[in-house]
Amino acid sequence: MAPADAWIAEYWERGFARVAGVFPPGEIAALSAGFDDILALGRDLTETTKQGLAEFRVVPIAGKPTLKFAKWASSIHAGLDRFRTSPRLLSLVMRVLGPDLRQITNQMHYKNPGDGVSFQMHQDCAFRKPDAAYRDLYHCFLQAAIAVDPATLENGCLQLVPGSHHEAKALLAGGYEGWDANGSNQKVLDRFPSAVAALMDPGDVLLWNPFTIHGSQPNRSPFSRRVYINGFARTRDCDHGVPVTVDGQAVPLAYGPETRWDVVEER
Ligand SMILES: O=C(O)CCC(=O)C(=O)O
Repeated sequence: MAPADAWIAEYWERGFARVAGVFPPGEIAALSAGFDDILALGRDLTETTKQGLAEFRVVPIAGKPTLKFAKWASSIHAGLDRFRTSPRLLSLVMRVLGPDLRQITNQMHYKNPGDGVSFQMHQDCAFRKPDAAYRDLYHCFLQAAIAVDPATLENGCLQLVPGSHHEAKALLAGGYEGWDANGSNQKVLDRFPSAVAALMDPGDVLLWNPFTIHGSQPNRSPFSRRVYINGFARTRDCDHGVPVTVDGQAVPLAYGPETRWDVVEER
């Protein structure tokens, strides 16, 4: 197999794969500036707030309102929109899902030092509902995270359980609660090998399957751990989200009252 295809085999075998060096440092500097812009807009919010399609997901953590992530900020920020539709990103996704894609998620995860943000071990299939809107979810959807900062064990990198996607079914209770919620799923988690830490450098892209068990611990370092997460589905198998490529070409963001979105709930 050609080395360029090795990550695709790994994606199907392990349920996730990291592709190194997808975005060069200059582009990551621009993405980092976009993260700063959105953080500044959300800084004083005390509760979840919508601005058109964009949503600042602010939740109490240790009693303090905390920006857990920002959704669809690409709808209010042209620079972030360019990354969402970047050929560097979409060409990877199209290698797995084909040339016609819908976009389901667009999320900026910050994990600033000391903010306490964490994600329990979960599978994204919990959010890809109803089943009728996602036909063949195993093959038709993937989530892709662009690393803005180095992702390390100390700053709360993603951790993923190899091979946990193979059963192609929901195995865990809960969704986007914090790491402390893992207790209720311990029996299931014990059936699987240990999670693998997805260490990343800025510009790397991590792709994972909707059935892959994954999560992340709080940031215990003095450095932020930012990732730009975009989730895509094969158009013919999915009714939710917005078109993002047609015949391999990116199309502008367009949505309206008829657009159907997933609901992402968490504490
Ligand atoms: O940002 C993280 O560490 C976790 C993200 C995640 O698990 C998800 O978006 O499904």
